[in-house]
Amino acid sequence: MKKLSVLDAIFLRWNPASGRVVPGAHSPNPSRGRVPPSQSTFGNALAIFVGAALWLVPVPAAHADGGALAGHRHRVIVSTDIGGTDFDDFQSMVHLLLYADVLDIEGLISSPYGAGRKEHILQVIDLYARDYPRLRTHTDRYPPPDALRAITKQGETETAPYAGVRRATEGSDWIVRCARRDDPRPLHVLVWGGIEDLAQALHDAPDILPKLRVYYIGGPNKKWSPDAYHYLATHHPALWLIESNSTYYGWFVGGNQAGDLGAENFAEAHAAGRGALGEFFAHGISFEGRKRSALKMGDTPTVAWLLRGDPAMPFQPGWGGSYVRAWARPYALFDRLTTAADRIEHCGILELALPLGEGAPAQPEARMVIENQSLVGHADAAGAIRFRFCPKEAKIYRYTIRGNVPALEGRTGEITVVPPSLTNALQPDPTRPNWWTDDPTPDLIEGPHRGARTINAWREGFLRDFAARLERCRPTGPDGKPR
Ligand SMILES: [Ca+2]
Repeated sequence: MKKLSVLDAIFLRWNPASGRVVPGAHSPNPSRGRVPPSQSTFGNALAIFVGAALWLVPVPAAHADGGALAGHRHRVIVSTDIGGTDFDDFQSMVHLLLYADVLDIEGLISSPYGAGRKEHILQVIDLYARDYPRLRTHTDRYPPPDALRAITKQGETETAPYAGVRRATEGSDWIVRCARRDDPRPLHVLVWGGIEDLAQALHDAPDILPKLRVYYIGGPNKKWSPDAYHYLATHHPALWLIESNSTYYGWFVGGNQAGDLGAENFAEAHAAGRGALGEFFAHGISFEGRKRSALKMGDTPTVAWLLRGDPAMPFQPGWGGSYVRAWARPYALFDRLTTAADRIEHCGILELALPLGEGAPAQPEARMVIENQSLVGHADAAGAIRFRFCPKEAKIYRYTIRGNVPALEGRTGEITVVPPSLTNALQPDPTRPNWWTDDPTPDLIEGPHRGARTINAWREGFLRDFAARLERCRPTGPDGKPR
């Protein structure tokens, strides 16, 4: 078998066209094979160590194997905004529970943003309870419904303030408790919503950091949690974390969408009539007054990451996608209103520190109104009011300041959001040895979504497998055959 060089191992990635992991992929010119040392900052000791450790890794075959479906049991906590800003966490929860026999689920936490609460998780567990007898005929490793109810916790209900953390919650305490268990395995924390409870857990118990493996669906979640994210990024750079701002789109954009695998067809073809969970998936999910049956499941790549692939090696192929080492996390601070000439990277953190000026009240209050967000300003000790914003699209945003500060009232600004470049990926941040993010390589982009092809290439595989799971719930007749 071909062995990888140290440099190859540091920079390898998966090429869906060839179905192989290829070295040197961080180079803007793949034909050059690898990154010239002068163009990269990989010389930090840890990267070399990781590279050396990977030297013995053979180039894997053109399929994702390993994972929970191959018998590796992973410890899992899911933090979800189910019932909140999107309907698709209900779909993802159905999917998760149908794989509960191959995962050690230790916690289900209701997190911000929006109206989602613990009761929405319990609602899906109630459906699971109805299918549980049939699921048990397939394997006795499905956990009893009451065991799942017992590990369902209410997390934070509001987005974090400027500090990024506020108070311990049942959910954040549960993360700490699970992470401190005497179990040699890492604890995988899958963040489907606001990242507040994870930030709070690390704030309250930084000793748990080495135990955590976090897969964070960023994008819209990061948009709603800029302060909690910023706290994590600045206070815990050593955290092991996949920051998926665009790769996750591959679960529902692109790939094999033919026939029954199409987003609009899957539920009717493979979920309808498959017990309580399947029926709910096909016909029972309503959101904002509309029935939702089109397949989305944007948070499910976090679970798929554990099902097929090696979760310790996010640069290798797997159902959860492939990632590269993160570069310095994009952040831009301005002490003035910005204009369209000012730029920030997609899903970066924009911070405005606007001087209060003349005539400011003793209790200054202001909001930054930007599209569907009204971001609360934080008055600092230096006479400025601060806002953090995370843009989830690459375009020009416009905003207006509203509040009781005369110098700022009604003032407007703009900011131009640009996608990350390949140059970014040439410069992994040495202070973040275990922070991973979307691979900006052009042949992995689906539409505007960088890295999405590292997931959608597996669409047929992960959807056929999910369909077989749903089939487990189908009622049987007196003869024991499916009805
Ligand atoms: Ca979600």
